[in-house]
Amino acid sequence: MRQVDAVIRDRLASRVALIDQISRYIIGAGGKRIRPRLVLLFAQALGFEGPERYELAATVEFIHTATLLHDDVVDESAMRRGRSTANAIFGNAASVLVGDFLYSRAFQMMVSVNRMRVLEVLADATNVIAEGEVLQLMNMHDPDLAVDEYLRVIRYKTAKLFEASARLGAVLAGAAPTVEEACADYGRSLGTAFQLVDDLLDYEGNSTELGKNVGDDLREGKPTLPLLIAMERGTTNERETIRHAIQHGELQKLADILSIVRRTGALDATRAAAEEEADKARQQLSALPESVAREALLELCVRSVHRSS
Ligand code: GRG
Repeated sequence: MRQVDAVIRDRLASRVALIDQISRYIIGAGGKRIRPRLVLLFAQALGFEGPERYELAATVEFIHTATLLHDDVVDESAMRRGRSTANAIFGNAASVLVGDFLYSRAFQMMVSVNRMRVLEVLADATNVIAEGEVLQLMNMHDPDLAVDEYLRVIRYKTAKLFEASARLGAVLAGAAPTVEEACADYGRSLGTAFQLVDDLLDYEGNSTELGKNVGDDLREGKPTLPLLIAMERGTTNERETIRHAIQHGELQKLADILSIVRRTGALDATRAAAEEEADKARQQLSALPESVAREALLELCVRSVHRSS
């Protein structure tokens, strides 16, 4: 990961001062670096040791960071990674444009490894991520959203980049198609578990630990799984309170809604759904030979579900 950070620092360079300032601001705030870890761990588990793994690990982190910059503008978020968002400090236009810089720099980097399959994987992934974000936009303020539609959004907007990151490790190693698919399936399930926990933490978490504001999803009228389950299990009055909050994107009833999601067991049920996905991810690891990297991938399944940020 030190090598990846060195590549990230190097590739952030731009002749334009504002790009340097904003991209270093958001990347310098840290982040868990899960997606680059997936590239490295799958490459390592399958015996690939070339420097391309660092380039692609940095590439997926750049794509991830570009989506965060854009997402915070779309969601009008004020806090990310424990700091004010780039849009709150530098404005929406600068955030979107620096997101474009990181996204296009990621394309320069992926071309540099000179493998058509890598381009195919990342072009498909970024296209699906954008579809996911648009689908989510269409679902805003809709309390009647079906759980399957909600799951489709999280597979597109979040799990797809996890899937691509895991798959890239296998592609670099020239893995057999069945092994590549197992790696991709691991990434997809881990990413789904990860987003389920993200949605849970928006109701259960603590803003300081989380590094972003609790209740942001409700403010935006996002019908996430904790709310969908609480509406299914709640009384008529409770259902009406949640429906109204989703439709109007209001935070006044946040305390009531927190107690409804707790009382109905919606938070536990969301965590159980995440555990189930993490289990699916774990099962895919039998396609890999035993190794320290495989152990680390197992550990990631546990940590992605049991986390507070
Ligand atoms: C530029 C390709 C491109 C698309 C734009 C805005 C958008 C379309 C997509 C946004 C998708 C998005 C932000 C999904 C949420 C992903 C998610 C779970 C983010 C949090 O990930 P962490 O916790 O973040 O890994 P850190 O801060 O640890 O890096």
